[in-house]
Amino acid sequence: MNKPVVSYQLQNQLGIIHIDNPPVNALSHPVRAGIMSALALAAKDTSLALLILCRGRTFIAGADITEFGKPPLEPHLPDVITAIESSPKPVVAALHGNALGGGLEVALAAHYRCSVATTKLGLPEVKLGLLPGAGGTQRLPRVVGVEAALDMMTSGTPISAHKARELGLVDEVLEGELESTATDYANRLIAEGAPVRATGAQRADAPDSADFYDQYRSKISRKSRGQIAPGFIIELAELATHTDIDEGQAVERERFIECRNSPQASAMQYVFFAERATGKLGDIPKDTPVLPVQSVAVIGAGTMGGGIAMCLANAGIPVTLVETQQEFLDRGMATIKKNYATSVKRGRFSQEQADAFLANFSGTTNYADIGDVDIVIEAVFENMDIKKEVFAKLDASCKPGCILATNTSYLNVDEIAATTNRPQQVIGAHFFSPANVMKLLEVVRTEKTSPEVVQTFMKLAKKIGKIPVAVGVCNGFVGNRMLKGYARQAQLLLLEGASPEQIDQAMQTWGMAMGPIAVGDLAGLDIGYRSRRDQGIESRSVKESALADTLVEMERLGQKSGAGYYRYDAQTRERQSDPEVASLIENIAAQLNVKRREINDSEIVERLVLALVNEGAAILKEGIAARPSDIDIVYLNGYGFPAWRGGPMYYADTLGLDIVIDKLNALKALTGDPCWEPSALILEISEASMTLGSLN
Ligand code: 3H9
Repeated sequence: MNKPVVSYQLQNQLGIIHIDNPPVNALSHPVRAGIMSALALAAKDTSLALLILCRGRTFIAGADITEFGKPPLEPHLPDVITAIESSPKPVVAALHGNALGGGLEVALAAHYRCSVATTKLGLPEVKLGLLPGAGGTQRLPRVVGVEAALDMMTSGTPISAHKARELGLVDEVLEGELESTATDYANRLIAEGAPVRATGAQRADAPDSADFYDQYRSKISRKSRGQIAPGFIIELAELATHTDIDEGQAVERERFIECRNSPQASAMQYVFFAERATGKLGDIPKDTPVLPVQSVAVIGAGTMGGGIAMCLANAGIPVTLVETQQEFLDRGMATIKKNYATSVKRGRFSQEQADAFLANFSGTTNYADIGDVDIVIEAVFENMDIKKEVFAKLDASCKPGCILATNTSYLNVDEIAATTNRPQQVIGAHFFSPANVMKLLEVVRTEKTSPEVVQTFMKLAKKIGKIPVAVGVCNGFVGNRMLKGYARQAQLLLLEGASPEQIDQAMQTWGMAMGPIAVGDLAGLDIGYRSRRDQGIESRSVKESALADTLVEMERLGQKSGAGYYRYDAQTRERQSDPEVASLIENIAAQLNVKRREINDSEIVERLVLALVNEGAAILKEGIAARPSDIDIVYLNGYGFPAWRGGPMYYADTLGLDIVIDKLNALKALTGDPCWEPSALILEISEASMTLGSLN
């Protein structure tokens, strides 16, 4: 017989409800039913208080996401929550691991909450296109106040147990082993005669300032542009200040169902599972050995190398920075120290944590000193000759089992691997800048990289907090290869009649974190300029880069030089339109015989997004990405694609592949550009009446 996921036992005067539903104690139907049965047993026995405890690595991490979209089964979670709060005997929730979503809502319904210090508490539903739908929007403001509750619910970011204690969300932070300390705490409450304390019985305090909600709304509409759940969350938190809990929960339920049935929620839940799928590589058996990683060296202490080294050090891995000269090493270390000091100032880390991270660093200018490390990540200048030189030195100095990784955004990793005597140990690692902040990591497998090396690197990536996506070798891998076509359309649209402002605004309104022109200015126009020259492309010889070449030659490199496509205020960095650029575009269009016309926003969005879709499909067909959802994860985490649209491949399915094909053909007819030839994969899948998602 299966072990019950919820069990109940009376220990002296304390009734203990144990939940044991691995991996994360999600509130699946048997758990909800089990809690109800336990409450019914407790109502009839001699217990004086109840304690909810979870087994395994975490408290309840939320509703069971895999149940969304299936026919709902009673008891519904809000009913379970109401039953907990209505218990005539005090209920204590003991938190460890993650108390998230429905899990925190269970805890909020309990009358007392205790927690071990490492617990994370949060309502992350917004990240799934949802809002807390089991009383969270009504109880959290009642416990921590409207503003703190809104910050938690609209960001979805969990808080620490200590912060929760400060806010009154946790009554007691436990020191020691969970079960015994939580039992002691609950027995102490019994001894003190602690009463039932139903959060829902009071109202939340209204904020002091009259325009609080307007201000909060405008802040959130900027941050979570296009999403429906955050607006509802604000409405519901306000309701908690002036309605009874039942009335508030009834409205919450309506809004929750509206979100749950929305395309946004489907997209964001797809993203949740897509993110977890990237680590599962179909051609690499699960039991492939993972090589031990005790120490890592990073070659190059510049911005990229420093950022990568910080990720490693933060994960407790000793890291040796290697530079050509002591002066560069000192400069790199000084920047790293400054970054940690800023993080401490902003409250991201404590001083003790920062000190512990810094203790993981060492530095050298001598390759002989890294002979024993398990992995080397090279992060030198993006130039094939320089990288080959470094790899030759690494191959000679590092122990035979050492994995050699190259941080590159475009270069052919097969070619780099071929210069060594250990091509099976060579792998690409495309980190995104700033490397200590951006979560995406393209892990580039060469023809020869061994399964153990891939597995080991994917595992290391997770350990250092990255979302690793395995990709194959091609120019620009997945992300930058797709970006090329996207950025090219933006340039052509400029020449054809759209302004930088119109393009950026259209894409932002559609949901991109930033428009492509502003991104160019942020990244620096000189990078593309140098790369084109490296590839032997003459300045201004290509239509789609004529404008960018001209700007660089005018020393307009983007934000860093105060001007690019836009002008930037020296103090505030605020961007302003520049009439000089507008006339420059007109001149270049005239020189290149590009006919200018009025372009509407929907054409801008269509051309940019379909360029991503078509190239993404080509990438899939070539096997550079293993599955469509991997491409989506790259675009969401590296390029500011809106999560609520699921990613370019998912979006193509929501449009319908037949419509995608019609639109591509129409663009081909309009522009005569062969780039609009529908990708073979899209044609095949559409012909078979399937979706790209069916390849996941
Ligand atoms: C909600 O609660 C709505 C309510 O307000 C109202 C309802 C009426 N359900 O992430 P991991 C799986 S919405 C089902 O790799 P970690 C996950 O897919 C929910 N499955 O581990 C994976 O499966 P596999 C609000 C879930 O240690 C395995 O567990 N809650 C759920 O890196 C391990 O997960 C959230 O949004 C779930 N809720 O991180 C929290 N959660 O091994 C979502 C996980 O087959 N969860 N799985 O790939 C998380 O954020 C992380 O999983 C957590 C652990 C931080 C808990």
